[in-house]
Amino acid sequence: MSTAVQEKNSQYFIDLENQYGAHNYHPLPVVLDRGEGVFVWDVEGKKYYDFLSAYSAVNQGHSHPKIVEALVNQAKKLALTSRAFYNSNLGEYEKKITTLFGFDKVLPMNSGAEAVETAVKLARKWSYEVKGISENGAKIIVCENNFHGRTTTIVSFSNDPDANQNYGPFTPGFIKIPYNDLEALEKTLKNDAQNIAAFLVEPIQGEAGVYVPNENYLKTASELCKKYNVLFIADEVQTGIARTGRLIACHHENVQPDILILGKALSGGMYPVSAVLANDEIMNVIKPGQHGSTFGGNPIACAVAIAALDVVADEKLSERSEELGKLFRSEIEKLIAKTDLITKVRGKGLLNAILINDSPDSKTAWNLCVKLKENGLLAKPTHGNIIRLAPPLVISEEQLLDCVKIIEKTVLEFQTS
Ligand code: IF1
Repeated sequence: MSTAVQEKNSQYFIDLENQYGAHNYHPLPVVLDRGEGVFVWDVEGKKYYDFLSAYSAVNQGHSHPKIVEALVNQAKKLALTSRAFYNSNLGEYEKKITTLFGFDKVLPMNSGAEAVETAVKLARKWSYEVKGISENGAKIIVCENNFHGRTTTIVSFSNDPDANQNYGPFTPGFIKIPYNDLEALEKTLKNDAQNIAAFLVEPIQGEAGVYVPNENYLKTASELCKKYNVLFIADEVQTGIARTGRLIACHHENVQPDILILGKALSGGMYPVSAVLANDEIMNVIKPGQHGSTFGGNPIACAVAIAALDVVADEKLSERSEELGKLFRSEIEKLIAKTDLITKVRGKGLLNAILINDSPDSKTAWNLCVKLKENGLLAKPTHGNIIRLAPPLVISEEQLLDCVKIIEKTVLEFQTS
């Protein structure tokens, strides 16, 4: 008896993921099979503009040939040594990244959350051993509606029930203040600076909905931290690596954080690479055996990150992001004048979002993303009625304007439906 051969179409792959994978995501109904530059293709061969860029990890474009070459060549040579030994890639990479971002030292990790955890440990240890806070008394100020990753300690200071409900007991030692509120920051510092190790902040709140703080928020916040001997920690996992029109978003205000956290596009989306950068006075509190990771600083990660950073410089991705971001927002502003469906566009560089004129509990943003998909552009709502729009930074002006046309067509068709 002949058994029907299952066609490996999108539904086949969706069913497999639903059957055998944890349901910790609710993906848009599209099955991606190939990526190149700003484009991805589904298993049926349909082509899309990628306007999510794997949450700003693919700033250099999908499968950038220079990064792929670095990955493949290193993988053939030496993949992993552990840090029990030196290796011939790590020092070169460490010199490059510390010179590029302006710090004495880097501690290499893998995921963004691991880098955030490392920064929390580093700030606490510095506060006990250098600032002189009594042990286990250190507090770290964070912002409401933050997103810094999904480990138990990090979700301990989230106020999003989806992020932390039933994951307790939570790690103590965090003080939440409103984002973009310098008065709240100064009041908290004045009240308790002697017990505060650091202020951890996203230069733009990505997950919350691409909230850009007021001009000089970062500058003034970093000055307040200096005044009270509190470390200013910038989580640039999502805003870093040219995404907002500068190498890191802090550079829009000429701010040099005490601790800089990088991830995602540090590898161009090719491999999990993250990093924590700081000067010796802070970084040297960590002694041999006091922190680490099996894969942290592995030869492949170093080779890939070197290539990914070279692409940012060679292809002037910061400048491109700055210019095309301004063009994108001005084009979307013209669309807003023609429709009631979108009420606002905001962002910096090519990290932008649009607000949909419906309640955050409505399916409108999701349904619009499904229509955008049908019209060849992939994007996904962040929270409720906010759609993040963040293409790879290698997008050309012509391609960007083509995407504006797709967004306009979809929005104008959608509101009449
Ligand atoms: C998911 C969000 C974005 C981050 C910042 C640290 C991390 C992230 C500012 C942790 C990670 C990712 C995680 C991913 C979706 C995505 C995301 F929606 F979750 F919040 F981009 F906005 N700091 N963000 O944005 O880095 O450990 O993931 O490497 O968890 O669904 P990671």
